[in-house]
Parts: sequence; C-alpha cells; structure tokens
Amino acid sequence: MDHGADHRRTIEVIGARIGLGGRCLGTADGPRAIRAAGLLNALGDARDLGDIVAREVVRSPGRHPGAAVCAEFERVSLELRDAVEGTLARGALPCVLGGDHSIGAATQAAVGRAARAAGREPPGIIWIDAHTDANTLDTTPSGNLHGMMLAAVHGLDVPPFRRIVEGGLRDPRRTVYVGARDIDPEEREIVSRLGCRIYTPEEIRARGPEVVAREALAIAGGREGADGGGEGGDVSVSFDLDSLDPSVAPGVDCHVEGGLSWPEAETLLRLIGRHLRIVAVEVVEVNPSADIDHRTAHLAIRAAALLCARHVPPSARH
Ligand SMILES: [Mn+2]
Repeated sequence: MDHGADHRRTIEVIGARIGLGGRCLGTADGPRAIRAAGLLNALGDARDLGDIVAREVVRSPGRHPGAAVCAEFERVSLELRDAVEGTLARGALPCVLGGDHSIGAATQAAVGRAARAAGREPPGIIWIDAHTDANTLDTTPSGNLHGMMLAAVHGLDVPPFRRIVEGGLRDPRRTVYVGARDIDPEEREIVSRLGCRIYTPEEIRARGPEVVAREALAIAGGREGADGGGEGGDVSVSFDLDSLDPSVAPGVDCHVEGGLSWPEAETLLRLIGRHLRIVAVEVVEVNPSADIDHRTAHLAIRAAALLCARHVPPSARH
C-alpha cells in the first residue's frame, strides 16, 4: 500500500564481472559498458559498490563446465551473494549488473536468505529472458552454468550451485517467465513440473504487455486470483537483454530470434517497475563485444531505470 509518504530506498549498484557461466567471456565486460553508457546518471543518487570480479579460468571441453570453472564460480558467487545480502540488510535496493545470467543464483539466493532471516516468505521472481535457465547437469545440452541456475534456485540438485543456493531457495510456483522462447525439451518438462508460468512473446503480443505485467505481478506476488489487483507480496526481477529481439539488442551472448520489441518491453518494465514491493533488480548478459553503437548498454540502462523507478529521485527521471 502506498501511504503517500516517500518510501524511496537507496539504490546500490553491484557489478558482477562474471562471464564464466556463459558461452563467451564477453559478458564479464557488461558492468563497465553499462556504467560507461551513463547508468549512474539515470539512477540519480545511487551508490556504486563497484565490481565483484571472477578470475579467468580455462573451461574444460564437453558437457560439464569442469572443476576449475565450478570452483571459481562458487567463490565469486558467494562473494556476490554476500554483497547483495549486505545491501538488503541496509534496507537498500540492489541493482546487480551482469555478467552472464549464472550470477542469478547468487542474487536470487541472497533475496531468499534475506527474507527468511527477517522472518518473511521469500519473494516471487519475474524472469524476463529468452531462456528459462532451468536445466540440470543431466539435461543441459551446452554445459553452460547460465542455463542451469534457476533449476538450482528452485530446489533441484545442481552440484555447482549447492552452496550458493543454500538457505535461499525460492518457490517455483511464484516464478514467472516473460519472453521465453528458446527452451530445451527436457527443460520444458522441468519447468512445467515445477509449476512456473511462461509468457512467450506470442502470448505477450496477443494479450498485450499490460495484461501480462498485471498477471505476472499477481503470480510472483503470491496473489494469483486475488480480487482488486492488490499489489501482493515481494518480487525480485531479473532482466536478460536477450529477451529483446536481436535486431533491437544485438550486444548479447545468445541471439534468439522472435524476441520482444522495445515498446513491448518498455511497457512491461514500466508497469512492473511501479510495483511497490520490488526488492531486487538484476540486468544481465550485455556483451559489449557484440554490441552496435552501445545500443544494448543503453537499453540495459533504460531497463534498470524503469525497474528501479520508485527509488529514482524525481530530478533524474526522464
Ligand atoms: Mn537468456
């Protein structure tokens, strides 16, 4: 409920220079590109906590990411998880910049842990992405960690994520995928068994982004079926730039045709960003080496500003 008072929280920006969970290391440079394109201006008086940096490790060939990658991934993810928990403990809003989407394990686990530590139910998740990131080590076709992290966050056993998600599991029935269109067959079974809701770009187009935003907030907020469109419970949001069509956002790691247009995404992000109880924002998968004229970095900033809108001072809003 909005009592009319100023409930603005400080935004704390945390960069995750982590690309080892993806197909290329280019996304590790995402936080630098997003800051260079003017993120802090767009967020007003946000505090920049700097970057958490993964060491370079050589990935072993084949379907398992390999011991070296997994060890470094766990180390850097626990560091990120601590940083996000610290921000939440200060009552601030974390705005985490990727990095490949494997960083979502740390961010989302931190949100779950912070809620439990405060005696609250863990928030729901709105996951705006071309992918559902719900493979396990047994089903992954690629071996990329960024395609498995939500399976772990939802409680399936994915060994490289065991320690990271400890105490931070989230209820899959309050997870909503928006823009998903590249889902492996076994992954689709996992997602439907878990009970997550998927809105494909086709459904978003057919029913309108306004309707989808409202439904997504109701499901993630734990208020599905509730009358009157109440704001519901806490929600964390993860925005992968590959949810957009590659013609709109070329600077990503995985290009998947048939994505959202910017006007569709803009409407979704604006309506979701108005929700009173967004507790964490994550913007991921910007790969500056594939970008054209910093287009994707600029869209990442607009997405972050829309999702953090309630906490951006009026002077910085555009
Ligand atoms: Mn993705």
